[in-house]
Amino acid sequence: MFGGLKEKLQAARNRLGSSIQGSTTAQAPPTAETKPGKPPQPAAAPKTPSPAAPSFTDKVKILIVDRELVVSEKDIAEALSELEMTLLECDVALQVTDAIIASVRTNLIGKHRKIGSSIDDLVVGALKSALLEVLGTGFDLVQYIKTHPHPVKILFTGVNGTGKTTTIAKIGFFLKKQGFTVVIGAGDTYRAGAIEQIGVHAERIGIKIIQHQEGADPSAVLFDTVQYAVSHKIDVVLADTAGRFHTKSNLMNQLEKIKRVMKPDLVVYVDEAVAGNDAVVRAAEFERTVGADAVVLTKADMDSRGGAAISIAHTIGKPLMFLGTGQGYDDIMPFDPVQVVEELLGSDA
Ligand SMILES: Nc1nc2c(ncn2[C@@H]2O[C@H](COP(=O)(O)OP(=O)(O)OP(=O)(O)O)[C@@H](O)[C@H]2O)c(=O)[nH]1
Ligand SMILES: [Mg+2]
Repeated sequence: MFGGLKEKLQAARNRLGSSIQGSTTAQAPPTAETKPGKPPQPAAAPKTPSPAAPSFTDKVKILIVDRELVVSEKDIAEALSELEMTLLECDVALQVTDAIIASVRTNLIGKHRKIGSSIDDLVVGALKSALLEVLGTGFDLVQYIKTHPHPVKILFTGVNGTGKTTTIAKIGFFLKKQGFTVVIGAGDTYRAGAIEQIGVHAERIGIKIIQHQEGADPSAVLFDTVQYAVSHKIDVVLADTAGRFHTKSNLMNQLEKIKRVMKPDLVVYVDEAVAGNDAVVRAAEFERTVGADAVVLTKADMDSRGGAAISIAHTIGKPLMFLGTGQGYDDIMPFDPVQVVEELLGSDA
């Protein structure tokens, strides 16, 4: 997952580190005497110093410079513009790239740092906090369900073929394992075979499904699903819908009607990580027209660039809830920003 981005961020980490190291070396060439933790010992100076050895005053000067590092814009300008290119190449949205670069710059420039703590720690700290700022907080669905009246009604929406139906099955399976009761509403009455498809998933994971005939009004199916959940004291309703583009006004009106009728607690926008910036642009359109409370990005297992995962929450202002990581029912992981940043920057970060 995100292997290409990970590799490039590692390179950026090394590049920033060596730029800062280079500027430090220019200020104060490292000598045995100037290594942190080894202050010069004037009393122990050799009785007959060689002509090349620095004087005591020189040693103190070097020590002061060497003990504190002040990073300047010019030290890292080139490395930052390389990082900018790297992020854009990985399909990180422009505004998110700008935010990351600005944050890394603020975290590095003009700060007095002890060299004793490693330059790599300094760089990794700056990259980490920049990424965490744009990734947001994630969305703890289990906690949400525990703290809201039941049934919690969740409507899934998004463009065609991104993985909505598979995601509903995965989330149903995940919630069942967490001890919740779940019912699925087969709200895609539009695409041929959609009702059978979700019916097969529901049977395999042992979850009740409510379905009508193909071509039926999806609002009616999902209304019935909510009624079933209320009368059977079910914890969670997962509502499937047909794939649609925000430009198809008839399908968007249908979605509005679904929302009016089933009154979802959460609208979840599903798109695929592999779509990169397209996914981010579409998510922004859906958020503007339908509204979304959270996002699921599927097919992260096939995505090397990671741009959508980095960009989507910051761009649309809604949290990323899950990443889909394969075709099996267990192939879903709650989005944990700290874990993703650690994955991206390496386990030693
Ligand atoms: N590799 C991988 N494939 C996935 C993932 N999620 C879904 N898929 C596959 O993507 C394809 C489309 O999935 P669906 O769940 O039918 O997508 P949909 O959004 O419901 O499609 P429509 O109902 O036609 O709009 C299927 O072959 C899924 O197995 C994932 O996280 N990783
Ligand atoms: Mg579907």
